[in-house]
Amino acid sequence: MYDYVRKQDNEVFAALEGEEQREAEGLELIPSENYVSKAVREANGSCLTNKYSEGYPGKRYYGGQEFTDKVEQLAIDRAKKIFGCDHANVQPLGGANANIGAYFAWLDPGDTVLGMDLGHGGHLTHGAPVTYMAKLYRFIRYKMKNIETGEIDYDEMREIAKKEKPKIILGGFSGYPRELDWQKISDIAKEVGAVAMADVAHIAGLIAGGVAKNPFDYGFQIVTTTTHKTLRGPRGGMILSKGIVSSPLKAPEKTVENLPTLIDRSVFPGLQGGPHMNNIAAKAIALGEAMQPPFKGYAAQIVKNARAMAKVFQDANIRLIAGGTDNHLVLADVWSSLSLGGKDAEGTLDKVGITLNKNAIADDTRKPFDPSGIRFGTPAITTRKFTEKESARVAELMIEAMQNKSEEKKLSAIREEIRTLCKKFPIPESFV
Ligand code: DSN
Repeated sequence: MYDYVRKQDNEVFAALEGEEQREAEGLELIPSENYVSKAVREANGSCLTNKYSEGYPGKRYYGGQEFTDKVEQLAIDRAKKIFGCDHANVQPLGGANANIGAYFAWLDPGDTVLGMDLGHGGHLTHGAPVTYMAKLYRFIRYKMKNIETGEIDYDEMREIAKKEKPKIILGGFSGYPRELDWQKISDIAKEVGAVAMADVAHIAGLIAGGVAKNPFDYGFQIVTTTTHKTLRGPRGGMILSKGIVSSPLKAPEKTVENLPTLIDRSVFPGLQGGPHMNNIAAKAIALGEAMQPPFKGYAAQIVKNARAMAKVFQDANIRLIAGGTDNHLVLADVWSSLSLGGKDAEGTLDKVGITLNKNAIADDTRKPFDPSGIRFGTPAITTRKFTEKESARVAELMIEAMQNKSEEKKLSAIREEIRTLCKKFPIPESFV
């Protein structure tokens, strides 16, 4: 592998080889990561990286688009079919760009967005004060009303929406283990004349596999996502929408019906330049994989595995935010349960070959760089074909490691067991 890199650049080759080994011999529990197929990797490293393609299929600003048009149209058609929408913009370079592209399409500076509180599971691009978005727009927040069950305060959401009149109500998260009530959010948006937008970056694969509800079935107009988490594609984003699709060459009237075209113009030329066509080809392949029957089983197993891990933590009396999980991720309060900071827990687990991330918990009293929690999830280990049995064992090993963080002998025995597990469940090359 990497024959040309090896011949040409030893330093980069060593890093690539190191990462290959790290991925093969350790367990990836960061819930936003996954392992893509070799077909996705091939397309991502293909000749399409050479090509400029500003514009959209059939409407480009440069020549030579015979094949780029084909590839982008395939990705668009597959995304529309999977998510049941009228339009898909597959050009956003990541989830952040997808959200920003959607905001730019619908909002004017100073407009209000009502989204999930960052400390309760929302994402940076849902209005963290450190982002430029927060300088442009006014972000206000809803929260969980019960941190132990994860129940969202929809009454409060409605009250806030009625009072503050947001232009967008945003459902979505990067650290929330339960399902959102899309119907309630959509009803509130309708009542106050807001656009209902969902950020399903984390759960797109669960929606594609039929184990999580699709916001489009509940009246949402915009759904943004990444392609590299549960959807198991290359690193990137998409903006999906409902409405009338017309030529992006002419500015349409700013109406909800015209959202697809407003979004196309917002992504290009509004926000990005030339799309990364190699990446779009890889998206098309991953979307093709997600349409195959085995993907349903994969998505269902992700949730079963997450529940199995959550149960082991709960049986060991470790506090879980929202009291468990309905999706692919678990948030554990290791500070109150094990007197271990999130940073320390992340470092200890790193030593035994388990990669996850420290994470703030709702209303955390500790600092973001050393919060009270850890966040972990099952998309990548499920790709390795782990079932509930192996997932539960990993959870046991995690707890054992965290409880014995200074016992070098114990940690190396756990490291060895993880290495053996990884050998038994190698990263697959293909999913079709
Ligand atoms: N970094 C991604 C995550 O881990 O959830 C989202 O930005």
